[in-house]
Amino acid sequence: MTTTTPTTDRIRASDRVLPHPPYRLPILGDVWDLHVTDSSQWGMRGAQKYGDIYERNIFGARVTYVSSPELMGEINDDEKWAKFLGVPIRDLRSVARDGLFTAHNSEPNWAKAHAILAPSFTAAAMKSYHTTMQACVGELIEHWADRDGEWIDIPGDTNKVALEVIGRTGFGYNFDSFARTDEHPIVAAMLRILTYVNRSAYSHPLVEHTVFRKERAQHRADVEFVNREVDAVIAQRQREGAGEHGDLLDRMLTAADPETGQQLDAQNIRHQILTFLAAGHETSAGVMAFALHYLSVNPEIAERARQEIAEVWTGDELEFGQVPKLRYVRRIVDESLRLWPTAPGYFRKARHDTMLGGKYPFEKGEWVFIVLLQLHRHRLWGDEPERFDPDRFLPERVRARHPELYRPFGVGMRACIGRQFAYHEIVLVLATILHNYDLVPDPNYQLKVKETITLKPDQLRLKVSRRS
Ligand code: MNH
Repeated sequence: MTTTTPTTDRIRASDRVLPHPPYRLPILGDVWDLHVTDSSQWGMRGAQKYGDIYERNIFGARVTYVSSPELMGEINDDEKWAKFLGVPIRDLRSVARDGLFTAHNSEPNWAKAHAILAPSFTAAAMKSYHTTMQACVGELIEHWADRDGEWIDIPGDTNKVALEVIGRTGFGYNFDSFARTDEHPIVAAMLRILTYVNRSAYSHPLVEHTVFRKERAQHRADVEFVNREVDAVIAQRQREGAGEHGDLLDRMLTAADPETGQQLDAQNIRHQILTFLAAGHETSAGVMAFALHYLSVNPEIAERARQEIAEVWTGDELEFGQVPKLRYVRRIVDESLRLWPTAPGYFRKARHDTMLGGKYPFEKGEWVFIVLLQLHRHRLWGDEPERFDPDRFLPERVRARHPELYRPFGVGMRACIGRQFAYHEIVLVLATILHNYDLVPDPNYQLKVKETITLKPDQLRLKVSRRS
C-alpha cells in the first residue's frame, strides 16, 4: 500500500482575504477607520458591521479582530496560538517587566512565578483573605454612612475598595483610601503611568521625544518612584521577617518553585507587586461599578439578590463559607462581566503557520485580537444580547451553550490567575452593599463606557440610602 502525502500549498499571509471597512486606501489602508480612545468598543462595532472575523489595515500593519466562537476553539488552544503582548499591553512592560501578566511565555520567570503563586489563588486560599476583604468593604459602608441624598462617585469608590483589598492581601499595605482626601502618591503615579501607556502606545518615539517630552519625563520619574516605594515595602518585610502575614508578599519571599527549588528574586517580586496593583484593581473595581449600575436600574433584580442574601447571611458577619452560596449574586457578577468584560479583549499569535478555521492562512508570529465585547454579544446569546439578565448563567443554560462564548478571564496557561480572588471580592462587596443600602439611580444617566485599557462606567453616580 502506498501512502501519498497531500501536497499542501505554503501558507502565505498575502493569501488571506478578510472583510474590512470600505474605501481602503493605498499605503494608508483603513487608517481613517481607526479609533484610539475607545479601541475595544470600536473593535466591537466593526464586528457588528463586518463580521465575526475582519481586519483593519493600518499603514500596512494588519489587525485581525475575532469574535467567532468556532474560531475561538482553535485560537484558545495553547498548542496552536500563544499569548501575544499587543499594544497597549506591551508598553506596560516599562513598569511590570517580566511580571506574570506582561511576561513572554519564553521568559523563565513566568513559569517560576506561576508555580509559586498559583496555590495562593485557589478558591480555598480565599479563606485567608476573607477577613481582610471584609474590613475593606466595612470602610466603604462606613464611608457612605452619612451621605444619604448625596451623589456618590461609584467608580471612584469601588476603585478605593479594590485598591485596599489588593494592597492589604497582596503586600500588607494600607493605602488609607477612605480616610484621605488626596490621592495616595503611589496611586497617583500608577494612574499617570497607565494613562501615559494607554495614549503613547499608538504614538511614535519621535513624537514622544518632542511633543510629549514633559509627559515622557514625568512617566520615567513615576516608574522610578513606584519602583522605589515597592522596593521599600519588600525590604521592610525582609527586615521584619516574612512568613507571619499570610499575604502574597510572604509567599513570594518564602516559597520555592517545586520544579527547580528556586525562589523569586527581589526585583521580580517588585514586578509581581506592580502587576497585582495594575491587573488586580481596576478590573475588579470596574465590575463592581457596572453591577451597581445594573442593580440600580433593575430594582427587581436587586430585590431578588437581597432575598438570597437574607437567607444566606444569618449571623452578624457574612462568613467565608457563605459567599459561594450567593449563587444569584454570582450570576449578577457573571452577567456584568458578559456585557462589560473589564479586560475587554486579549491577543494571541500563531505558533506555527496555520490555516485558521480551514480558511484563513496565518503565518507563524502573526497575531489576532479577541473582541470579548462582541463575543459576549454574539447571536448565539439570543435575540436580546444587550439585555441584562443574570439567569443566562443558570447552570442548565450554561451547559446548553457553546463553550467558547464566555471568556472574561481569558483561557489556557495564560488565563487570569486572580479569577477566584476577583469573584470572592466582588460577590462580597456587592452583597454587603445590597445588605446595607438601597441604590437610587440618576434618572438622566445613560450608560457610557470609558476605556483606560480597562473599562468603567463613565461618570456613574448613585444615591444610596441606609436600609433599616
Ligand atoms: Mn486578571 C490575566 C481579566 C482580576 C491578576 N486577567 C488576565 C487575563 C484576563 C484577565 C482577560 C488574560 C489576559 C491575556 O490572555 O493576555 N482579571 C481579569 C478580570 C478581572 C481580573 C476581568 C476582574 C474581574 N486579575 C484580577 C485580579 C488579579 C489578577 C484580582 C490579582 C489579584 N490577571 C492577573 C494576572 C494575570 C491576569 C497576574 C496574568 C496571568 C498570566 O499570564 O500568567
